[in-house]
Amino acid sequence: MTAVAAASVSQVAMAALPEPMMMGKPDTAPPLVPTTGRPYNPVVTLNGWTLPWRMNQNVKEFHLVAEPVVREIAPGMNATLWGYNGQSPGPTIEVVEGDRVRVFVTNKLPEHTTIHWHGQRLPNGMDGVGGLNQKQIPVGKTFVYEFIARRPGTFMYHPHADEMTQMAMGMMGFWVTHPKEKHPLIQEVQRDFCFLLNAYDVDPGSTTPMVNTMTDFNLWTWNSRAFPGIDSLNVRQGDQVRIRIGNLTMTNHPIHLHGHEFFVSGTDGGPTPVGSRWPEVTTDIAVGQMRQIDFLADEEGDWAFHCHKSHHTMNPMGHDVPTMIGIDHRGLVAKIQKLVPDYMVMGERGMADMGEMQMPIPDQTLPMMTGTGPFGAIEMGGMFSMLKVRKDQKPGDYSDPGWYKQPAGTQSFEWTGNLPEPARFKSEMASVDGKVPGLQGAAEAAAAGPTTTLTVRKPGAGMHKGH
Ligand SMILES: [Cu+2]
Repeated sequence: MTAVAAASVSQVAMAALPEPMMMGKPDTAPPLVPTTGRPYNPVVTLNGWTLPWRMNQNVKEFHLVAEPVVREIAPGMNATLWGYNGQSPGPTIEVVEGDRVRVFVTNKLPEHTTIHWHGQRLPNGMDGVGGLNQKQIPVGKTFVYEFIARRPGTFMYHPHADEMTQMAMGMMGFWVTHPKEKHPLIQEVQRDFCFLLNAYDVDPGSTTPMVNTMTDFNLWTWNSRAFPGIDSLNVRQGDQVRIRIGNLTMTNHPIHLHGHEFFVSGTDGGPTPVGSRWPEVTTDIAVGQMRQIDFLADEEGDWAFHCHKSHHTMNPMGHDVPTMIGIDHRGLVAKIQKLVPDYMVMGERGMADMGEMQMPIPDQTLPMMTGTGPFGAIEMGGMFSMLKVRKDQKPGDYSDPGWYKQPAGTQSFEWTGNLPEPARFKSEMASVDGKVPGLQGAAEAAAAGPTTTLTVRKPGAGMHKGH
């Protein structure tokens, strides 16, 4: 894997500055084990990579290039975004507590920019708010940020210049500061993953996000990838695992892990006091927040890991579709499709049909519910991935072990015995006869005749916005 990653990184010489490393692929790069400076257990960035640095007289020097990029959101869809060093998000920066860090930032965007180092303790002039702490970095210019990474923890970086546009276009990156020695609140882990929550509004058929969208996004992504484009998190059974997540979308995301319980061991404010930790299987991450979760991966299997907002595990085409459950429209769709070739409706049995649908969709968009598992369509999109726990995963091996083979007799199965009619509660039997037992006025209700039937009309197309 190291060889593959090295081959996909090209080096462009730039006099006196550290050579900016460029990444051409959206794959999850193997961890970048440090060869200079203090040792640490490196993180793995989901569908991302860590930026190499050079040591210059005890200063760790990095070079970020802000520029337009093409990011594959998932196979079949490329988005025109802005990012750093060839990708969106930009590369993860990993340093050690106490390191002096110098970051060169070259602006190759069509407008000025800055970088704010979210969560860091640093001199005010290094905080990166354009106009407030510094002059904007003009097009074509390179600025230098320099500070000591004072606090170990989970951080991110993003522009503080024309923020609405630049973040909606994908400009952001992760930053991890490892502790310089054993820290009472930072447990040692075998696997350490990180990613950012982001969202885009890209019309089917186009490639550039609509930057004025405030809430109604149609691509819910982790590190600018939507399922099935998000890699799984692959671990060895018995590993202590950490996952670091930051939210740079416009809404909160309750992130949910199956099969295990975790503690929130840290935020962008630092490690949490032990007495403040309680077990969870979902943690809500608000806008501008970061959460670091720790758990023991002790259950073998392929465990779903996703945002619990059900509309965030879907790709485009989920909007403005009327609910058709209970309506028999067989034959109707084929007739309409003669006039409007891409006409489609939600299935009359629910939406599950969409997961298996093979109908053609416009170029440059993704199926709404997709992904195939060992037992058929997974019917997910957007913010969905899997934690894969395996007994035989080698230490330090992050490669995908394939699908879990469940031991015989441990999977839910079809009941093929007798199905007796269910016995009803007595009260239910009574109401079937038009009586409402146990209530005042039951006699009058019974005298009034059979139960009234209500017709409920649900809001139709165009009423379902803002998710
Ligand atoms: Cu969400």
